[in-house]
Amino acid sequence: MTAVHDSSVHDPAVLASPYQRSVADYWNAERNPVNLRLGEVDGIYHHHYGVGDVDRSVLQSPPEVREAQVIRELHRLECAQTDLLLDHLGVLGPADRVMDAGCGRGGSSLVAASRFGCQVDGISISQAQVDFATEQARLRGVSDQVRFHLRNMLGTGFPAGAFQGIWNNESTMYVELGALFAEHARLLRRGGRYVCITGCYNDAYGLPSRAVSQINAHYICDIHPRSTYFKEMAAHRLVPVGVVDLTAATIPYWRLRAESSLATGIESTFLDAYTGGSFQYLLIAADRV
Ligand code: GPP
Ligand code: MG
Repeated sequence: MTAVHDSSVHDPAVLASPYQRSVADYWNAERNPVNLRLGEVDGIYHHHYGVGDVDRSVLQSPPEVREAQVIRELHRLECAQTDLLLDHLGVLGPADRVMDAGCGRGGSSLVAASRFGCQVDGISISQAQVDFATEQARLRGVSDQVRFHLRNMLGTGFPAGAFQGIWNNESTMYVELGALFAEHARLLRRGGRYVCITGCYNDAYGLPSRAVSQINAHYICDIHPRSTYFKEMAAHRLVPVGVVDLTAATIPYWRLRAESSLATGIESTFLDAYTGGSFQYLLIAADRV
């Protein structure tokens, strides 16, 4: 955990505010078994949650294999979430270039490269994540196809129109959406596709519930209301083409995670937020027009 408060990981060209530096500190120090042990299953390290029906029989496995089976099942659900996001990116091939905004340890980027054969740039404000993801690409022999960079998604430095696709997989809650979508609209070529999966608070519930506020405190993030996504997309030439409410599909993942040895303590808060109606897990796909 020596990276915390280490000024060498605070590149001022990338980290524009004390808030962004505190977020980088969190991710530079993060070593949660729920992320590392799942990633060890097949070398695809995710930083998002899972979707789909759970095989709860894993909880009844013999004690000596139970933990490994629960880990495999949680990882399968997180991989299913990535596949669902990539299903909405449209038709892509080797001539295309896509950007993973807030790439974490690189899991979604590596899956996209293998699925589409396209060029992928993953960006993060955490040097530890960039280094980790770069090593995974090297181990897979795809360093020429998938590159990870220490860059800020609000000002990437990539040329205008460079990308056919961009996604945020659970990373929009760390930035102001107006600034984010302005940069995405600049980077996407006309006809390009944007996809995000996010947790947002439900305008129909009101303002953020206690559970939503606790999630913000846990991750040092700022969960946006659902309405702001559509308002800021409309303001930045991003026209929604698909919206999927994944709330019901993610609850089984959280129930299994709550019963696993890898629980981090935030599980009951997510379950309260989702089941109480104050919080929604949403996929939004949009065309850059
Ligand atoms: C997933 O990362 C969580 C986030 C990126 C932030 C908050 C997301 C929301 C939808 C509110 P992770 O996989 O590192 O989290 P954990 O360690 O809890 O699995
Ligand atoms: Mg995780």
